Amino acid sequence: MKGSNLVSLTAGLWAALAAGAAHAVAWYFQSPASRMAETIDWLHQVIMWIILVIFVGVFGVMFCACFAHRKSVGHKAAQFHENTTVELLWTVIPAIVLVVIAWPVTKVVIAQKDTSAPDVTIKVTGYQWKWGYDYLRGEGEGISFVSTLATPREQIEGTAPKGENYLLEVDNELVVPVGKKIRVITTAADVIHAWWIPAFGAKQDAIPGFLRDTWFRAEQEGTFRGQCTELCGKEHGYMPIVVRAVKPDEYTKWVAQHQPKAAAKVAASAAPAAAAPAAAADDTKPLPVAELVSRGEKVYTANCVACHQATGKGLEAMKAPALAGNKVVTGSKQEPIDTVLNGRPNTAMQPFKQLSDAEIAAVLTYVRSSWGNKASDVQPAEVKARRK
Ligand SMILES: [Cu+2]
Repeated sequence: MKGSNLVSLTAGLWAALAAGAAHAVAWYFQSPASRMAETIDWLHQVIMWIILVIFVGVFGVMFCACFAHRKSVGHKAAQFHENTTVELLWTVIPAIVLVVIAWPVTKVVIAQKDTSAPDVTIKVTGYQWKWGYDYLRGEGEGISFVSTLATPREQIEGTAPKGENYLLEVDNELVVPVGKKIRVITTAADVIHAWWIPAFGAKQDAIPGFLRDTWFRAEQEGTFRGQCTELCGKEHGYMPIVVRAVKPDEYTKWVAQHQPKAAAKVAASAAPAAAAPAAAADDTKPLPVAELVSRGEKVYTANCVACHQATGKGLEAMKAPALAGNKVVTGSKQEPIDTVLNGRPNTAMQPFKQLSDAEIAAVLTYVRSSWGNKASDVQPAEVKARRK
């Protein structure tokens, strides 16, 4: 090959590599926001280089041998068996490589499982299809809320342009202090889900009837997004996880706003203000029907639409009955209120008592007056009266 040809080929190759590298950043892992994620990233790179060296070495020798010893140049095969030196080498070298890899990897896995001495302990419950968060211990103890997908239905159905955080945004974000060890205990209420925040290097299955745990320590402020990573049913892709890491003093303020007063019921006041602006102390004051219906539609879209559908026709696969023209729905208020508050045993209908009285009244009013249903409105005080 002529010198100039070689130069242009090399230049072309570099250009292609540089373009590839720029492209690769978008496809690489999320940038780490915890020391654990940094270590995992480092391990990944080191092991990839080891793999690359072995790959090039083994295949290089193989291709060279095939080329140099090909039949067309008249090569005669050497006949030998049981070469002790070669057999020892191809056993011992891979064994050493494996140990070299296994040593740091085992250290990381053990560190991931070390959930001792946390600053804050949060129970995470997977539901079809949302996450429940209960702050069990540490600053924020007693706070408890449900986190559901906030992406508008129109974006999912394609009638509106998709937002920046499409399917990665929620109504209530998990808020944690930066630099503190957060223990996450996972479980689930229906099927297996998995809680995963890639930037923290924290991932744990959430299994019904079991408690598992993991931990993370956010090293920087910011909003970090992850997803359920265990195929959990038809809306598996619609239950993202969003963690907001804030400065400790900001966290203290957030806790003061959201921690229930010792006397108040946990569930009633735990929903963060942004999601339920009216879920305050005067939650039971009578509301006009129009307001109940419009608010009820939002509550329905966030909580009920996955099973009962936007048309109110229900979903056979979930054994979710149609609400349109349903005699129980339009009958006396007592049974619909109890169903939403307590769920229905042995069905997919879970208790929604985490919603405020006003939210439940709103959604029931909406359901009782939509899709041809024509029943009277439900007022917050009526819901409050049925709470046990
Ligand atoms: Cu899931």
